[in-house]
Amino acid sequence: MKKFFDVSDIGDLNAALAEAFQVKKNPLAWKSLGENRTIMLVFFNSSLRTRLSSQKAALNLGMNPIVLNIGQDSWKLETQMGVVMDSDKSEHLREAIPVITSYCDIIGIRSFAGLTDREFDYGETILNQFIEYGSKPVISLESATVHPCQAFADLITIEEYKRKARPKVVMTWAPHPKALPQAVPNSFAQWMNRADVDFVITHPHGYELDPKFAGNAKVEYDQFKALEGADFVYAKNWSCPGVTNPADYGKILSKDMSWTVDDAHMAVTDNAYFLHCLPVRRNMIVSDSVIDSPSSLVIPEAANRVVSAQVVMKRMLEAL
Ligand code: SN0
Repeated sequence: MKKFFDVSDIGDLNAALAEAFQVKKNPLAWKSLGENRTIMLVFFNSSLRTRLSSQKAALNLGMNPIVLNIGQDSWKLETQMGVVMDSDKSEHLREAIPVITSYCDIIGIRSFAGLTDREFDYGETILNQFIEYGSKPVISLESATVHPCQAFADLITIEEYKRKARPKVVMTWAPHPKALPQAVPNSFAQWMNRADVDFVITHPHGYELDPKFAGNAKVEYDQFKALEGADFVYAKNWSCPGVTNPADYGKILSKDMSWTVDDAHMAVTDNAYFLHCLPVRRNMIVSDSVIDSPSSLVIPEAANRVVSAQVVMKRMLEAL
């Protein structure tokens, strides 16, 4: 595996899940695979789970992780090509990438969407520069449009807790005070479209996801109708993807608090489990009563981030 970005990069999902459960059962079984190998984890943005679970996964495989926080530990990096570098950005990615990749065997990148230039974000301009100018396998640790390590961990969690062969999984938009990227919902949709689940997306009008990720997923604008009979409720905020109106890209179109997942929402489901990638804004995205209930899987879901990261790194190490 040379890159982990799209769901197609992982190949057959059942094989990936089987491998995930092997890794989960015996995380130290491949401790010598990563011996004398280095993974560089580069963060342009904040992180808690991704930062810690990636390091833990690397350590389980015997690798040496090095974490770099851009702009704090390093120079501020220029990411646009062809500009006169007279701003506060001291170094260009064009040099930084080959330098960083010369020091490691695998590289992981966190770089959120800027949410101002749709073309720049949806072209995955920064991640693609790491693929083009670096010579090492690249993992997206949430890039402009995808968060595949999260979606894989979500799939593992659904597989572990499902009570039906083909559960109904509903991804619902929920309100948030800030404009957030679409990477998490994009990847979740892309992965659920490939998984053996009945997948429904619900959001206010204008929040339609890019068809590249939404595919043929069912969209139901009536949130309560969408949630009827659900086995899993996956809540997430995202800003406007700019599909119906490109001028609205990255904007907040609604802060409608009636979309907050609370007991009334959960009551129409089939005793559904609640999922969220975290960090979560309590009583904006989800009520305290739901996230603190036994139906909430947010902690086991976060624990599975080590498992998904470890499967990806293991496959990359095996292909080196
Ligand atoms: C990020 C997002 O893509 O939605 C990361 C999620 C894994 N979330 C945030 O930036 C939340 C920030 C906040 O202030 O709530």
